[in-house]
Amino acid sequence: MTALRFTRAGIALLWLGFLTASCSPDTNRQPVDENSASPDSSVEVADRDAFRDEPDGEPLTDGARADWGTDALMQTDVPVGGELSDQTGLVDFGEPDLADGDAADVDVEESDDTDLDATDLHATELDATELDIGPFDLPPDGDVPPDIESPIDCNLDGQDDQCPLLPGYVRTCNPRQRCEYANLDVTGWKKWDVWIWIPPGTFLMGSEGEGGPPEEQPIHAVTFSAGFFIAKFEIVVEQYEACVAAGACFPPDTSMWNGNGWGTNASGNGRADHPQNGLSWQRARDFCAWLVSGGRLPTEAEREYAATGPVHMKYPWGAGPEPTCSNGTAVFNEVGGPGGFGCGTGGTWPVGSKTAGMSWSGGMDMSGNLWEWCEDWYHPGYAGAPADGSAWLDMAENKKVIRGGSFDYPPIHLRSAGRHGTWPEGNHAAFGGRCAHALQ
Ligand SMILES: [Ca+2]
Ligand SMILES: [Ca+2]
Repeated sequence: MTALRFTRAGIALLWLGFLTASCSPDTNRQPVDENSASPDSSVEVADRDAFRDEPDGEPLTDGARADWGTDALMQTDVPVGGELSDQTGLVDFGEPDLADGDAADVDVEESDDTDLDATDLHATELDATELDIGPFDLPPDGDVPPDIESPIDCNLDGQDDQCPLLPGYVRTCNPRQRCEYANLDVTGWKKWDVWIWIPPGTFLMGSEGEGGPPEEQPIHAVTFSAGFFIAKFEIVVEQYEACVAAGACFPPDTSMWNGNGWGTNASGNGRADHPQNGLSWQRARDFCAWLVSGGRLPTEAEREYAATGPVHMKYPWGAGPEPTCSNGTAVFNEVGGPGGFGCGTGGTWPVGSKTAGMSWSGGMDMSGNLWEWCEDWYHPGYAGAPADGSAWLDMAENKKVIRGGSFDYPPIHLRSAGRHGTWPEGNHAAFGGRCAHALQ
């Protein structure tokens, strides 16, 4: 446990350090040289131009920033299922009629301030460094055999959550009341090997009335008849380097766009705990296959469901607050231009830094830090999309789906329903991934 406590203390110190950094936007600002890594092949130029349909780090020109004040959300239009009960104590869903008698009702009644604002979430975020919760809630050491077979009731409804056992992992409840699985071996890269069980369910995929493009429509129901596991973290540098060392992954490559000098994250430049950037679709896919039996990229539907849950939320952390660099929600570009990259640090942050941005499922950095590849080919709209949560595998354009926005992009891309498509061979400083796998 000594090592684990040291890790937590170290992370708390890191977190305080980043709070300081977030107040100093000039820290580590990278030189501005948009053309310093100009691609030299016509294919790369074509892709780069296709992806960058707005200037680096600049707000979109369609008035997206002006839409921030709009609070036209979907909650009143979607059914409220039992799943809602375990969320309402954490975020404001704006939903007036919760199911009677569930744990969430109690939480709501006990609080005079269920409509959390940025200040509240920031305070929660700070508390997380002091409590034994959060993304760094690692399993007990080997001295005490973990209790892995007893019923587990993370959502406090008196019923077993029916979260499956995963051999080699300890099952715990995460701060979003989901079953979470940490590798029993927490040495080296395996300390990042943490999964979340996403139970079967239905949600309405897509958005309207929140400033998103028509590519997020039509809103359509997606039903997962089986649950799945999704990684708590983006693919971490320390993990990816282990895969390269094992000969199962190609080295990352940011030659197409180097992030205005940010470059490739590596343990050699002090970024072992950052997300691995420079991942093409195939590189991310290869990594997931190496990481775990049956490992793969999530489908686009799985990725959105893991972010938002059965009731649509504008952001993975809830209907609000709107993301800012000071409220701990996401690593993105708040001010525009390369000086705003990574909330002023120039690039990525260590995974899980923005604890107030934790998703419905407990996933970290599901908005911001790096874009994350999905299995699906990109389609500029949902007409004809699969309704069972599977990947959309007929190719409409030579683009794969990426999700969640990144350190260099404005807040419009941080929305749960936000989507983008780009050439799968992108060797890009803002492209990473997150893995998933089915129950076997
Ligand atoms: Ca339960
Ligand atoms: Ca991300």
